[in-house]
This record gives sequence, structure tokens and C-alpha cells, in this order.
Amino acid sequence: MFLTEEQELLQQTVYDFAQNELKPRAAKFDEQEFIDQDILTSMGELGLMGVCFPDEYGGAGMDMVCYAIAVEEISRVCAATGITLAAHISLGTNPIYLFGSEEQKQKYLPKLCSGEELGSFGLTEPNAGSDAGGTETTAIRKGDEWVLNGTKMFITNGSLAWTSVNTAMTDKSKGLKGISAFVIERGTPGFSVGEKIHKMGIRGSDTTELIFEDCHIPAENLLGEENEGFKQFMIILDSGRISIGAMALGIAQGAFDEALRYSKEREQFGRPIGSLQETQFKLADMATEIEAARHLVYHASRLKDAGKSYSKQSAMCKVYASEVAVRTCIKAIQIHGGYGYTKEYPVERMFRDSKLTTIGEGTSEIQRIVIAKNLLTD
Ligand code: COS
Repeated sequence: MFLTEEQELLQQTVYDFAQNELKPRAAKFDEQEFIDQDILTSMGELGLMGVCFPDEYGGAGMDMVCYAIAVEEISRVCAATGITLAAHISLGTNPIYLFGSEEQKQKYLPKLCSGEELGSFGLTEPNAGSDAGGTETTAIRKGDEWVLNGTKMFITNGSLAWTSVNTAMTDKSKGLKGISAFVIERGTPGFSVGEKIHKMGIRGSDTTELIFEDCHIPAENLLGEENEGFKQFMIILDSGRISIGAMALGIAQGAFDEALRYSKEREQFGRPIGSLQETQFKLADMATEIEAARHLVYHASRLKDAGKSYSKQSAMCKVYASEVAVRTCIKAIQIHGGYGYTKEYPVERMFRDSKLTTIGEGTSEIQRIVIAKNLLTD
């Protein structure tokens, strides 16, 4: 895959970090259901926590392709760390970068981009998943404050984040056009972290409920224009889908790496199983699909970098890469035989991790709706 010198250098740096520092601890993070803090600190030191934001806000000033590569290489060995990075950048930090006032950017971005603090994004609710516009959380203006009430669900980085961008209904009569976004800081009275959610996969990542009970925030914590929240989060999800595509790509590549290695090591019938045609066909299909997924993820990223429309391509890369990740993990387990079904080999964890990518930041069904809408209106 053609990469610029900067992208290649970043890829090598993240690959080395992931293979040396992260891989040996990925199973432990899965088991303990959290990522050790020093990993996030190291990613901050490498410039990854603000990789695609401008230097003036403390970012590394790199492009979307670099960001996708970072998420891919991290997820190749530990998808829980991959999603922590992806949610921090594309959901927690990006809304402030895209829609925040200069004052909000100066206040929040430097600490988020350095990795000193984490960000989160509260969109999903118990009754508003795919129908994200059906938000039941409300924000009512009272003098120079907004008062929030409601519950957010499945929030990545929920208990770790300093800043949380949340959507709330500000004018119910206007439906989708009555939703707004707000920045809420950790420690604000009336804002609390609810249940930790125990998941099938990406267990090391922090997923919680967020609860707002008469939570008063200053009027200036509104993000962008009042009642523009739905469009804002559609834009955020467009680039968020590249993140999940990159994460899925990384999981698929990681499972393939394991399957390839095992095919060379494992002997049956007096020879390595990689010399059997049935293994070779699996490996060939896996490698071909991963390559196609990589093209889609990098293409969507390049369109974004070029300032072109990429809504259709980000949905395409997300739906394709996530389904490739699941298929690749299943094949990788099959190549490992009985051992692949045990916790002794990472493909068991990777399979559990892969399933999330067909659900989070828009299910496969939602991606197909977005693709079809684009096809019919192009
Ligand atoms: N960029 C900018 N604006 C967009 C947009 C995009 N990608 N997509 C939609 N909009 C705008 C539309 O232009 C429209 O505005 P106007 O009425 O001013 O023209 C408005 O948003 C409503 O668009 P649309 O009619 O397409 O909305 P729908 O209710 O049909 O949206 C889907 C349906 C399914 C696409 C939407 O609800 C969705 O993406 N749901 C999934 C949410 C999700 O991914 N949840 C998981 C979050 S995990 S953080």
C-alpha cells in the first residue's frame, strides 16, 4: 500500500510500540477489564492521543491516514486499546475541534491532545441506539445555565474522561432539529458515572452509563449552534466510522498474523498445516479481504484529508472491514483447531473483539442505509 514518508514512519513507530509494549499485556487487559494507565501515557508521549489535530492545539498535525494507521496498528494486538484511542480522538475530541468556539478549543484541546486527559461522547441512550435522533435526555435553558436530565448508555471512556460531549433535546417540537450538543466536565454536580458495562469483547475498554440529574452547566458549554446537534453528530459519525473500519482492519490483520504463524508451526500428518491446500485457501482469502478492507479504509481517509465528501466511503469501509474482521477471526480460529477455542491463543479474544465492530458507531444495517441513501441521492 502506497504511503508517504511520514505515514510510513508513523506506522513503524506504532507497530514497534504495539508489538513490544502492548501485545504482551493485551490478554491481561481483557481479563482485568481495564487498560493500565501507563499505556495511555505512553501513547500520549508518542503523540498518538492528538495525532490528527493541529500543533496549535497540542496535536501532532498529521493526517487522517496517519490516524487510521495508528488505530489499525494498535488494534492489531489490542482492540480494547484501539477503541480507547479511537473514541478519545474521533468522538471525544473531534466535536470540540470541529464545532467548539476558539475559547473552548483553547480550554480543552491541549490537555486532550497530549493525552493528559481523555474525552468521551454521549450519544446513545437506553432507548436511542440506531435511532440516535430519538434522544430522551433534555437540556433546558435557565438563565445563564443549561440543566440536563437523562441517561447515556454504552459510553466508551465513560468513567475515565475529563470532558464528555453529550447530546440532549433542547426543543422537542422540532424533532431532529431540536437536538444540541454540550461539553460536560468530570466533577460537575448532577453528572455521574453509572454502571460499568461488562462486555463480550474489547473488555479492557471502559464502557459505562452516564447519568445527568439536574446537572447545571454554564450556557457557554453549548457546542456550536443550538439545535444543530443532529447534523453535528452525523458529521462526527462519518469520520468515526473510519475509526471503527481501521480498528476492524487491525483486528483482522492481527488474527491473520496469528493464523499465518500457526500454519507454519503446527504439524499434523507429518507436515506443517500451512502446506495443506485447505489452509492455504483460507490464508489466501483472508489476506485478499484484508487488503481490500485496507484500501477502503485508507481511501475514505484520503478523501477526508482532501476535503472531499466521504460519507458513503466511510460507511463502506466500516461495514466491509468489520465483516471481514469477523470472518477472518472465525477462519483464524478454525486454522488453530481446538487450541483456537481456548484462552491460550489470542484469536479467541480477537474473535470476541471483532463482533463489536459490526455494531458500534452504527450497526452494519445502519451503514447499508447510509450507503444506499448516498447511492440514491448522488
Ligand atoms: N453530514 C451532514 N449532515 C447530515 C449527514 C451527514 N453525514 N447525514 C444526515 N445529515 C443531515 C441531513 O442533511 C438532514 O438535514 P436537512 O433536513 O437540513 O437536509 C438531517 O441531517 C437529517 O438527515 P436524514 O433525513 O438522513 O436523517 P435520518 O433520520 O433519516 O437518519 C440515520 C437516519 C439512520 C442515517 C441516522 O439516524 C443514523 O446515522 N443513525 C445511527 C446512529 C449511530 O450510528 N449510533 C451509534 C452511535 S455510537 S457513538
